[in-house]
Parts: sequence; C-alpha cells; structure tokens
Amino acid sequence: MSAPVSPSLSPSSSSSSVSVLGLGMMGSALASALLDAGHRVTVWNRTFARTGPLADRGAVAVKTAAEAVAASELVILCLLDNGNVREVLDSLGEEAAGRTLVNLTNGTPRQARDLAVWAGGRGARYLDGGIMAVPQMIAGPAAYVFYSGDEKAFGEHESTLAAFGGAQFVGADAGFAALYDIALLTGMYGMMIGVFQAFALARTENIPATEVAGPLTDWVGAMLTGARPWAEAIDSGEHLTDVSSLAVNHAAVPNFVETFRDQGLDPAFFEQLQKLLVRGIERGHSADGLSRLADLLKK
Ligand code: FVH
Repeated sequence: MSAPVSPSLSPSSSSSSVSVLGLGMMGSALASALLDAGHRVTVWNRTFARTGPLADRGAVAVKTAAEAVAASELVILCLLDNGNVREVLDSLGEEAAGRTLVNLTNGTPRQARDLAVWAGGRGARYLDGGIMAVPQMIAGPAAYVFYSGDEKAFGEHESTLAAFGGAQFVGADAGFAALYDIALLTGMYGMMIGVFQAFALARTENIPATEVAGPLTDWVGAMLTGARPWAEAIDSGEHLTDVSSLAVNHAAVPNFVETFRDQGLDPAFFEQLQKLLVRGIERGHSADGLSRLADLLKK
C-alpha cells in the first residue's frame, strides 16, 4: 500500500513543508533550523507548552501527532527513545500513508529496521538518522547527520535536510545510520570516561582538573592520530607493531589498577582492559599492537 504524494505537499520546492514531532532540546534546534532555512514548519510535542517559542517564530503548533503528520509529506521525529516513537506512530490513523518519516531519535540498528518495516506496512517511506551534533551545533559547519533507509526519499529531501548541517547517506539498510551513530558515540564515550578518570585521579591529590586539562587534551589528540593506522590494521588483520605490543601494555596496566586502588578509586575500567590483554596473550598475539583489541572483543 503506497499512497501518492499529494501535489500540495510536493517536496521539490525550495521552501518545503516539514513537520517536527518532539521539541526537546534537539527537536527544538531542528525545528528552529528549518524555520531559519525558510521552510513552513508544523510542530507537535507531548507537552504542548514547549511549542511556544517556535510558534512565536512562525511555526504552526498542533495539538496531536496525527495533525502534525497530516500537515507535511516530510515528517521529522526526535523523541527520547524509539519506544516513544513507536507509541506515537501507533497512535496515528491513516496519516502516515504517503509520508516520509525521518527518525532522528537515538536507537539501535534493530529498532531502526523494525520501524522501517512498520512504515512500509503503512505506505510510508522511512529514513533513520544519527545526529553527530549537540543542539547548539545544529546548522553550523561541524554538524552532520548519518541517514539510512529509503535512498529515493533521501535524494528528494536532501536539500531540506541540509538545514541541519551535512547529510551523509550510509546505506539502504535502515539500521546503518544507527550503527554509524553508535560507533562514533562509542569512541566519544570511551574518550570521555578516560578523561573523567584522569581528572578523578588528579583530584585525589587536590590537583585541579583544570591543571591537567591542557596536557590531557594535547596527549589524547596526539594519540588519536593513530585512529587511521589502527583502522587499516583492523581491516587487514595485520596487527604487528613497532609502537607498543600487547605484552608491554599487559605489564603496565596492573600499575593503573594499583594506583586507582591506592588512591581510593574504582579500577574497573583497567581490570576490563587487562582481561582483554590476557585474552590476546593467551591466543598468541603478545607481539601485536593494541589494534588487536578490536578482534578480542568478539564474543
Ligand atoms: N541532546 C543531544 O545532544 C543529543 C545529540 C544527538 C542526538 N540525541 C538524541 O536526540 C533525541 C532527543 O534528545 P533531546 O536532547 O531533544 O532530549 P530531551 O530534551 O529530553 O527531549 C525528549 C523529547 O521526547 C519527548 N518524549 C519523551 N517521552 C515521550 C513519550 N512517551 N511520548 C511522546 N514524546 C515523548 C519529550 O516530550 P516532553 O517531555 O517535552 O513532553 C521531548 O520532546 C534522543 O534520542 C537523543 O539521544 C540528542
């Protein structure tokens, strides 16, 4: 079942009609960017009061999700999680038919694929997205969004979606945008947890975190230049190194566990790292570099 796009809702004009469902910090930034780009924007939020600032700027605020979906062929969803998205979509009648649903809510690849199936069953096209920006970055030069799913729908709406920043299509499998998103956020969380542990360690001796911030930024930045060579090693399966081996790191990590314990901090992060290093050595990879850890994570 696939309903034709009505001429009055044609996505091809430079000023499009777009509906945004979910006006939290991110949804509000997205709706605001669409208004700035000159689009006609309809907004809905579970808590209606949050529509106020956007309505003041010219958005049409509606009371139900069904009205918002009915208003535009292009529908952006940005809710807390995909359980909420599914709830909202299930509350609709026939309004989803003929619409392009662009779901920018954080979620898993499997959830994205399930939502694509849901949309297909209602005659809607589905794009999933992973936003690589915080709300304040939206529409700025560093912001971009990964999209996956219906490629034709992406091509038709790419110029409207450009209001948010760069738009990168990563595959017809609806789950791919979430996979890219989670991969990049995994790097971010890993970096953050490391940085916060460094600050926590400094604070155990009353060293101000601000004193460590400068050298830490330089060091982590310098180490990140390894990302591409590690990626090449992981893709090729060739992990031999002249930088530092699993054996060298296996000898050093107990010092981190001990220091954290001595300073009254939880050493769990380093205990997990040591477990991986032990696994690598037991499997005969002691001369390999740290890029081998990616393989060792496989269950
Ligand atoms: N903020 C960020 O930096 C990140 C950047 C990358 C992408 N994430 C994801 O974007 C989704 C929304 O995040 P957010 O920052 O806008 O989140 P909140 O400000 O907390 O707004 C949440 C909105 O979801 C609505 N909502 C919650 N539960 C329901 C529900 N059961 N039914 C309908 N809507 C619901 C909530 O409505 P209300 O509380 O105002 O009534 C907000 O509109 C998220 O996936 C991030 O991971 C943001």
